[in-house]
Amino acid sequence: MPAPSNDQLVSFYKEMLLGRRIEERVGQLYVQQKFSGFCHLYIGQEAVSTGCLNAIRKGKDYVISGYRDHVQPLVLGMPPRAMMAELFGKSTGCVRGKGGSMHMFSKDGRFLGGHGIVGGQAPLATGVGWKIKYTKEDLVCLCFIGDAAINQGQFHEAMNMAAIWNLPVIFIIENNLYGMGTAIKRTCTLDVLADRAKGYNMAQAVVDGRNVINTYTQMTDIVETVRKTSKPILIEIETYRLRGHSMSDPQAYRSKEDVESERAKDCLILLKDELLKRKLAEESDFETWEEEIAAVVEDAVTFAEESPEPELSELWDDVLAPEPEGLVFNADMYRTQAAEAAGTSLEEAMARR
Ligand SMILES: Cc1ncc(C[n+]2csc(CCOP(=O)(O)OP(=O)(O)O)c2C)c(N)n1
Ligand SMILES: [Mg+2]
Repeated sequence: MPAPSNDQLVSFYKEMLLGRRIEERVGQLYVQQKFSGFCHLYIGQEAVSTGCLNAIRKGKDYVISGYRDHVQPLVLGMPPRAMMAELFGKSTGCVRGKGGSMHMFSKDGRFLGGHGIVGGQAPLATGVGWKIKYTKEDLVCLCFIGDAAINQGQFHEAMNMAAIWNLPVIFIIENNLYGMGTAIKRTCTLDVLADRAKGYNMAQAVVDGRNVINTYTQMTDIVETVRKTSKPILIEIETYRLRGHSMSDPQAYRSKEDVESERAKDCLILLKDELLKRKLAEESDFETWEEEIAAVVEDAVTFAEESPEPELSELWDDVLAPEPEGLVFNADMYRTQAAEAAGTSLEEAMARR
């Protein structure tokens, strides 16, 4: 199993620290109503994205995820400015301000979103796996999915197809123990969620996602096996979200003590201890990194605040795919029809009141 080098460990820490600090700032900005819409923070789960996404060929292998998606594209190289501007709905955002918090996307990072429908990314990942196999590429697709999402019907179909067609998809359940305010114990009879793989005769593994060193090491082996064999696998990564489900979560379903005891196992603290133990860093290094990262975060916020709104004329851009050449198909017609349909439904709804 390939352990991370000393340099990698330091860069893992800085990467996780950026994810943590940028999201703490995002939380503040949301409370200050600097932007609106949904906002699901990843705080506590950073070792999962750093451990998994450093195990792939960044920018070549595909990654797809749910709505808790601010940090993964950053690990894949998306500039913090593009992420922050997207939250603010600005034209400089990664999808020109049309996606917002739940729909980050990075073409260069091959990050295919950012999906708000729980479990919706699973069939897409199977489709990507099919494309990789069809075009005989030497690639894999990583699909991050929540623990509650595995009870969604489409997850079953996606797993089944990936298994029967031997597709190079790595399904990763980020088990943070809750789906909104419901503990996974109340919605799933399995003690080990990865056991779902047995129903598809699929390989499975459980990973301690609080420990980035373990996560990276195990995932590196898994990724290379899937690349070689083109057989899917279901991974359960144990983690914990230290903040609420979204910004409007009173968290009545868990006690303060539970959260406090999890803080002691915080992935950032564990890695900091390891860096100190291995003498790879001193306290002064951590202070320097904090300062460097604070500057990056503030630069992203200023950039987002000062960026322009998208033009109203761009409203329909990128909604429909460009017309393939030679096809008699008029996108404008569909735009008009969609606008008319929305108008008609609105009128009908008003008439019913
Ligand atoms: C199909 C569908 N059903 C319900 C919802 C509402 N919903 C949003 S998040 C969520 C919980 C999902 O929890 P989990 O999959 O564990 O992911 P986590 O939020 O813990 O990352 C639910 C039920 C939705 N967005 N889509
Ligand atoms: Mg969950």
